[in-house]
Amino acid sequence: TAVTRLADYRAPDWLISQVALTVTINDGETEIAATLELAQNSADLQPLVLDGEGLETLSVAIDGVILDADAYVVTATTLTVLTPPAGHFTLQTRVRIKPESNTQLEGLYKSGDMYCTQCEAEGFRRITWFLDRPDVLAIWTVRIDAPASMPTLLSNGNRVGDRTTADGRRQVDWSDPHPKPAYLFALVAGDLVLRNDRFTTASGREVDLHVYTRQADADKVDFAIASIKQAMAWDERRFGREYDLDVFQVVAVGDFNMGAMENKGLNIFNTSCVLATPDVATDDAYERVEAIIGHEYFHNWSGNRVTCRDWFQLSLKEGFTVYRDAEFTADLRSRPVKRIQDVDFLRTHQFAEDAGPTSHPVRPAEYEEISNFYTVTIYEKGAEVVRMLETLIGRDQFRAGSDLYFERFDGQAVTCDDFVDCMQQASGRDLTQFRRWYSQNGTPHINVSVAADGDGSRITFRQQLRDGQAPFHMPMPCSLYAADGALLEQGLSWELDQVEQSFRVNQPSDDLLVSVNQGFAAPVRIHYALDASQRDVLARHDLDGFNRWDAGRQIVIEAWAAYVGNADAGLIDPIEHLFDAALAQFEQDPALTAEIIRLPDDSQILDELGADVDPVRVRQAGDAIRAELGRRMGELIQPILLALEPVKPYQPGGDQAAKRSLWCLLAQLLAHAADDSIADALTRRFVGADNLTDRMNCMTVAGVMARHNPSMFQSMLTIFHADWQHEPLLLDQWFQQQARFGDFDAISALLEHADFSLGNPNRARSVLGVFTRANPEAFHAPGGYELLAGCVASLDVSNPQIGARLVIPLTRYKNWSTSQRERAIHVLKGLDKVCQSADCREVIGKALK
Ligand code: DPP
Ligand code: ZN
Repeated sequence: TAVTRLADYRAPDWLISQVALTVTINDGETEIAATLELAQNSADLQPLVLDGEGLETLSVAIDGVILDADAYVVTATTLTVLTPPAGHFTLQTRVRIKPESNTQLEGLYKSGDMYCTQCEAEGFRRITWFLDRPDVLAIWTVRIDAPASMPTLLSNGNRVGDRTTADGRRQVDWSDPHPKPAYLFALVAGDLVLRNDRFTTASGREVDLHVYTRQADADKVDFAIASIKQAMAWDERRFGREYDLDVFQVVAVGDFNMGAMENKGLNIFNTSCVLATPDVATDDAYERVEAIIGHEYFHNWSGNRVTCRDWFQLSLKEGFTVYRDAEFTADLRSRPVKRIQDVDFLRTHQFAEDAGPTSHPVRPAEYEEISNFYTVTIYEKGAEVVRMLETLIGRDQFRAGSDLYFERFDGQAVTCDDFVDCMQQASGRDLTQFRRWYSQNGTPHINVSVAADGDGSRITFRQQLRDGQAPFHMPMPCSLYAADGALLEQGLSWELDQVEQSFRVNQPSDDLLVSVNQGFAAPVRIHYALDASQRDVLARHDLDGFNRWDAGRQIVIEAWAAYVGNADAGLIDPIEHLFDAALAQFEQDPALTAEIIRLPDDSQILDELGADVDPVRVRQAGDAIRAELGRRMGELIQPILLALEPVKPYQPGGDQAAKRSLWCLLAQLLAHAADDSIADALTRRFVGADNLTDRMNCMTVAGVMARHNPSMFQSMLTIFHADWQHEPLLLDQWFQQQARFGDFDAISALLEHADFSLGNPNRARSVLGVFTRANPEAFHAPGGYELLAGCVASLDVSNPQIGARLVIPLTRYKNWSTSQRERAIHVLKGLDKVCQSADCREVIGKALK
């Protein structure tokens, strides 16, 4: 497969200043007439090479004159005008496409009765011939011409024309005054329901807020609208950024590869990331809707007004925007809980990516298929890198750097270096070495040791680096405590920039505990050998809320990892001790209590254990620990469960959500212990629930109990299906629960279910994503890998982006036990023989290297 390299970047030979599109939609085929104003951008005149894919070319004209067939060359992916006029000219093309048979969901496609687009990263070339690269920014006008059956015709910018023709067709014109690359183009056509509202910006501009859904979802957008207003106000307050068009539009689409897309003035959302009522969204889903509405909205500045020069710079907009949405959530909800959840997510998913075959830097140097780089590294690690900048230079200077960035680069396509330059200039700090975070991959491991030094101590930090890597520059804020937890010194703003460096402190080493990397300032793995009782002191006394939680986290990880090799019940004592202390105070902060007693994802234990581990044993050890905790703590847990009875009416978020989450975690401990005493309460809670969160929580507890008593889980599934099968998002949930708790046969049966379809990304993820990531007993069972591979082979043809994503769990075999590794390699080799898409070939190829 062809590799694209950052080192080969060249400015485009041609630029496009203006685009005028006419999109004529008819059942079965859509015609696109494009008029492009081209300007020479190279010193010597070069041929014009446009990108395209799957286009039927009807005509090509220059300055109004149709070209002869020998004046241009069309291949499967290019249209070359061999001798274009020097300077400026107008190119007109007409092409035909078939959105109805577009199963890749890139470009223009059909979802139900609705036509919609997804163009990032390289989907626009599936709509018409274009310079489909982010550093070609143009001013766009769009006319959509469609049958009367599709009254809702939307594109970017402001609506400037709207009429019904004599023969009854609808024609709507859109004009976007802001220059943008093709990946931000969007179009929607259908018969949709509009919900509208308004927002007045800080400078007094009136903005219409328009949210469109299919008829059945029209009652599920109140929360999204409220979130849009919150996001608009927050970006003004926190970053001084105002909205810049007359209308901000959001459309909910049921078939969507991504979560959502920030197209200028016309954000398109996966229904799962925008619809929210108590019956279709869990507490977590509400928070996700708010965060993703924020994320896409924030892209209007960090991504749209200032965009990326090339796709290697993807984290320029994604890392910064994830940082921005995390701050938004932290300001609206609980800052400590948000930080804990984000770090936990990073450790679970990004550390695993960095340890696996698709590891890449925040700014990759090369790719085969850019769609494979919409990753937790680009997004979440990228956000951590931005956060480190803020920690290093301080919040005020970070804001000054961000203001400078938006001012200096407005309307341009720029690089990660440009962003850091602004932070450097605003702060006066030398950030040269810091930039290694963009080019060096892998999770840095930092060894921390404390040694006696005279009557004081020396604290030494050593960066373990991958071959050929130079040391990173990172913040390393620390505090010092005595062995009994008494605070000695707070707020040491240390930084690391060498392979090894040490700091002298006056406290004797045998009476010193260091709270390291406070707030998880640097996205690294710390190795600091403390025993469980020392960690327990920090878990009680650390004044840094994150590190207090993390001290408990390390106790659990170390105990669980040890238990995998030696199922000694004594190893569970420190966890019980930690949980006891947390539960004693659950009423003060139920959300934090829930975070303490939520066990880490198995992948963090696998990461801790290193090579040659059977993931099934890790899961079984975790379940044995949960069961033992449930047995030992049953008498403590029972009255707490009673105190956590549901409160009506349901409110998403806040104290209520924290209590629901805590209830679910505690009830699961009892379920693992096969404690049937909760069965009646569970049934009552499920039947009486006025919200999805409680329904799903009850099903989760019943799913755990299904091990020894499957009937309750089965009957809940039956009831849930009968009540909610008309809601696609709830059918997804129904599939997810079975994918999580079913055995291999049950999961095979799900794939045959009438409502299962690989063609809908949410449905495919609900079964395959959950089964491969959350159900190791079924995934590693005989036939498990093959089951996934069969689906991937099919997706390789129909929707390779989703195929490449779903195959990833199978590529993480490096540290599995020998027989699992051998089976995985065998299955991957088989897939490698059949897969044709660049997407799947890149991921599988890397896994087999
Ligand atoms: N839609 C994706 C996001 O917002 C890609 N830009 O992150
Ligand atoms: Zn984004």
